[in-house]
Amino acid sequence: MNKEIYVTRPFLPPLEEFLPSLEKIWENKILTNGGPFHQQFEDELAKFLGVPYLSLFTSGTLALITSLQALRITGEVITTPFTFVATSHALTWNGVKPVFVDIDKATLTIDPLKIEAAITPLTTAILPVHVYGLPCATDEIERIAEVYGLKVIYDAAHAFGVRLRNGVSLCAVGDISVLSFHATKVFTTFEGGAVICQDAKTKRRLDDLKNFGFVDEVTNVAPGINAKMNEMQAALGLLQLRYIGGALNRRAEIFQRYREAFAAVAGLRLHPIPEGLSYNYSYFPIFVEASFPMTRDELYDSLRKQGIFGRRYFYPLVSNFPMYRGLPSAAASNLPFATDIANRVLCLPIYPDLSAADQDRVIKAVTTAGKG
Ligand code: T4K
Repeated sequence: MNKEIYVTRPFLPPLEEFLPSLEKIWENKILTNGGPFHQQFEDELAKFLGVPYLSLFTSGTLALITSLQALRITGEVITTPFTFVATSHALTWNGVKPVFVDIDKATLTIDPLKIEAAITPLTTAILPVHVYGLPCATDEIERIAEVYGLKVIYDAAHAFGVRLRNGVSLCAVGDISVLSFHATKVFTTFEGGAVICQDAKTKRRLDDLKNFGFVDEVTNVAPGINAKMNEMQAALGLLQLRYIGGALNRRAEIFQRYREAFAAVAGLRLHPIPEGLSYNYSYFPIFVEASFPMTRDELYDSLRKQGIFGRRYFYPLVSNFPMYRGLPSAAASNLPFATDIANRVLCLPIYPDLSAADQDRVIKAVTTAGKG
């Protein structure tokens, strides 16, 4: 049996470069609650991403949950079913009802043309997802939000480092953008996340909320939570910033190689990367069309038998999970494109340390399947 190849592996810097930070933490005995590494990482990350205000969190999910609290989101929120469950679960944890809107096949993100029809008097926000780091139709979404007085919170868990054609960070748009630094993400601090916002007041509220609602020793202003990034995570994040450029370049090379190898395989569709986008190559989704000799699930199983563990991100659709499938907006008839895409997608292994030999194995396994 060949060695197993996973959909991703975390990029980690050399251990010996991390050890001095650990020694410092052991010396300081400051482990959390906004210590020196936390403050430095927050500043450097905001500069790196080119964003105005940033607050670090223990995970992308807690960052999402707390963002919704910070903006006092209630009632209904319009979102996409083609995402990881955390997007909708964050709404549910806030007692807010998700309203699912279909995706646009051209962007794989929420279809802006279908948002207005889903707005009701209870709608308070839109929660779109830059799925695979591909930008949502941000201009159109902001326009709708402006007209209807809605907040926009982007789930930017996949969008680390992506810049739009004009050089603006994709995370700098909307009222809030939420990043994830989970082990499976382009940029990792083991677990972790960040919220990007547009003004100091919102950052302060986020900072208070992630620390139980405490403003000072005796003043508690809201029923907050504990979502503070600790010093070990922050120290790792600082070191990761030194390596992220090289890691993204490696991803770009593998992405390009796959694209060339699969371009001519009949029945496989690849998603185009928008022109001028400075992309992060976070995922490599392929879409298995009816003309391919196998179904998507047959291809998924066949690769697994060869030790290649691709993942069907995102199948099943979030709207098909038990806690959501009873909602009127969860009906498959309301979500035809998302349903189709979720049934066709397979994400292939891509990560900086994926060796040329392992890339060859993936390419051979997929192209051989394509020959029937
Ligand atoms: N919004 C969106 C759009 C998201 O995609 C996510 C997370 C969130 C919000 C929430 O952010 P966080 O709260 O997680 O920060 C994974 C992750 O657990 C999840 O973080 C991620 N999205 C989602 C897309 O994928 P699984 O169930 O696929 O993970 P798992 O454990 O099967 O890992 C996949 C492969 O990665 C493994 O086969 C091997 C490799 N791996 C994984 C881990 C955890 C490693 O090599 N090392 C590791 O430590 O959900």
